[in-house]
Amino acid sequence: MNFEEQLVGLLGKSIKEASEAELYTALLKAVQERIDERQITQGTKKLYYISAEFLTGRQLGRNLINLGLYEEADKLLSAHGKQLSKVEECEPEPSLGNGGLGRLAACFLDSIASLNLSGDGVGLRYHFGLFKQEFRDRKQYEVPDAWIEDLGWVRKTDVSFPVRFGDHVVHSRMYDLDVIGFNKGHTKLHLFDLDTVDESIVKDGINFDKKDIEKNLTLFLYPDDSDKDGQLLRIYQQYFMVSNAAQLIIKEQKDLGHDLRKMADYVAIQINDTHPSMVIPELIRLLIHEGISFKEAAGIVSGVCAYTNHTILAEALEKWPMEYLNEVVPHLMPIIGGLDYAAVCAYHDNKNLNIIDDQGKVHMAKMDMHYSHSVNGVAALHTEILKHQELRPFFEVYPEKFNNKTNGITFRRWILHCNPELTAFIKEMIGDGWLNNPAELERVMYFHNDEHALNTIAEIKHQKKIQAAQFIKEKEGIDVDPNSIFSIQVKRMHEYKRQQMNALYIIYEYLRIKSGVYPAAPITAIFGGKAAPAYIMAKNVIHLILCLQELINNDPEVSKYLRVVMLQNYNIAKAEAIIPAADISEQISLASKEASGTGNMKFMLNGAVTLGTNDGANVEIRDLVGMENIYTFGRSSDEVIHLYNTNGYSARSYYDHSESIRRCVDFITSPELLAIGDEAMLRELQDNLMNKDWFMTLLDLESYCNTKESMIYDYLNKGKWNRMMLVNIARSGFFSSDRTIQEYNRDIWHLG
Ligand code: 26V
Repeated sequence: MNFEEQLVGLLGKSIKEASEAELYTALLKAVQERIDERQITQGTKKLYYISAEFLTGRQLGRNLINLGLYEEADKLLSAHGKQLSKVEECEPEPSLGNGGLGRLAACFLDSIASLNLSGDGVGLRYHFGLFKQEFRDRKQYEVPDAWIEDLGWVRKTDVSFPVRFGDHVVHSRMYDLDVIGFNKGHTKLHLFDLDTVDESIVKDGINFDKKDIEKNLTLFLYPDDSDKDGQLLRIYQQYFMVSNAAQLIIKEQKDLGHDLRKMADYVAIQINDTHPSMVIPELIRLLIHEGISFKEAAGIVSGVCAYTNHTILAEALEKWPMEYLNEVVPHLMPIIGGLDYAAVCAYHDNKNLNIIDDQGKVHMAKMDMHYSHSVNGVAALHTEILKHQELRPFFEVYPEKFNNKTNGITFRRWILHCNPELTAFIKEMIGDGWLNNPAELERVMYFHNDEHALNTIAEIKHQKKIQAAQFIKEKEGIDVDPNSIFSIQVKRMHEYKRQQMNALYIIYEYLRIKSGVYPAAPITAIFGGKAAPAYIMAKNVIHLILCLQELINNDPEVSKYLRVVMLQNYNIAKAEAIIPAADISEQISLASKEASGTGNMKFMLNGAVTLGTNDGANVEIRDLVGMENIYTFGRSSDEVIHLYNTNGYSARSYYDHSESIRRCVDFITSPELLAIGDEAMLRELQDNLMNKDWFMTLLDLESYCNTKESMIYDYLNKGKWNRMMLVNIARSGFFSSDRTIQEYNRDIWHLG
């Protein structure tokens, strides 16, 4: 049956008569019928990618592209006066992730399927995801983000496992999301849940009774852990996730008739950050139940498990008090104790290596490093910092385990879907080999002196800016000028990412405009990102940005040259709408703190020029495009690490010694801003910047402002700028997640 017949059959009416919602449902069903026809990828060895987050984004467009049906569906709908992109907007987006870590997991699943590798994801089906961000009174509020629909992409199965918590047992329910590869491949994302979870217990924003585990277990990703009950709930969630994963793996291995003692020949597990670390003791426990000795089981599990570190920030390196683990998973404690004992016996002279510290806390990352065969960082610089700074004691005893896997992004979503115009032009230039072999993008370099190619790329960028401006008008009600420079910083709100530095730049520019000095070209500063509900300083930064948005956009003198937009509830769909429109990609983290970044890669692929510190994967972008096609500034990671080690940074002295810094910081509590904003929040932010500034904003502020100034000036040189765009696109092939996954497979998984 052809696609049109299938669709009309499912609709029960003509395409012309159908509403967008009806078309969405019919397309979903049609695609699911096609998915069900595609065989699951089989291999001798299977990967299980366990992650607390999977930020999958909408599925309709992705699946149509990967099934090779997107253009057909698009044409079919247009022929009847409908727009596929509007139909796609009917799909709710699951917020099953927080940021880069979760989006990376989703890109990896797309690449695993597309490379026809056998590998499933395992995670949790959070009913309300992270939370939905709303702005009121220029402040962030959190509300539940209900995304689950009766008829959706995530389908209920009858698979269930018993999971023991202390002295009672719950029974899980597995849901599956099909992951269809590009042209070939079909794997699954398994999301576990409990039938007893009760959404109605959520009251007053995102608050709920944290003790009622059977009703609350999978309500939210990262529930508030500021008290003991919240921390216990996180442990309940993590154990529930890994116990289901471990039981699924053992069941599948038994069904295949494999010898569990040879598990490393048939199974690879990737532990995505420390949230799934308890899979190590849980698998050992289950193998002991199968009659295998503790020692042998520990050896088997080490051969199977590999650990990825995604951050050096202490706050994210999880340590759980033993008494909490005793309460939730007492049956795991003898195993964890045994693992610690074995590690202590082997390395008794180095307390740094102990899994359980003197305060009785269990260090999840340390357990991972002792009992995995691979430990990887996510960009070259990050891996070097892990080896020589953060995880040095472990690198000294296990040098062979450490390896780098620079992150990547799936080109299917981050260019084919979000930028069909640029995709079509690249095909016109170099054919379509790069879709399966991203290294071929390099061929775009042949056109670096071709006037027509350079002008066309510039014209496409302008089109994407017009589209983004319409999107911003529709979603946020703000007018922006597509002829201005779009500088975009979209990512989680965190002090180390330094959105506050960008806000100080906006103040710097505002004050200059007010004094009659105008920027070489008008600028639109676009932000988007959520702050963790308990992260006061991040919320203060959002408040400052929203106050600046109000002040500047309503000032006719200033808004000719400068505008500010903070997107509400930044998510994958907003990323897809906004990233192709960027001129300047803001990647301004304090050097050493951003493990990799993946937004930086998405911007580059879409022809934005990076304004960044020498941090994370920015360093690799710089090496690929060359210094003449990127704008870097600020202190190096070595200098920053030295400043931390020697306590050598004083924000106050930067404030005292530079008049221009002082003026910007002082403006946070100027009469103009106090008339708009909340005085306590603005003062707290200002005080923090002057007296603490843990992530050294003032250290790099002047070099940031100067570099950005020269970038804006260069933007006027169209020949130069267009060539920079082209070089960035041409050199971004390395950042395909297909390349990353091939490296994981070659060095760690060996899926064959
Ligand atoms: C850890 C924790 C621990 C406490 C509870 C809340 C919470 C939430 C998230 C995390 C993990 C943070 C690690 C993370 O997201 N890292 C990001 O990983 C990206 C993919 O590798 C990378 O590009 C980013 O640079 C890195 O910040």
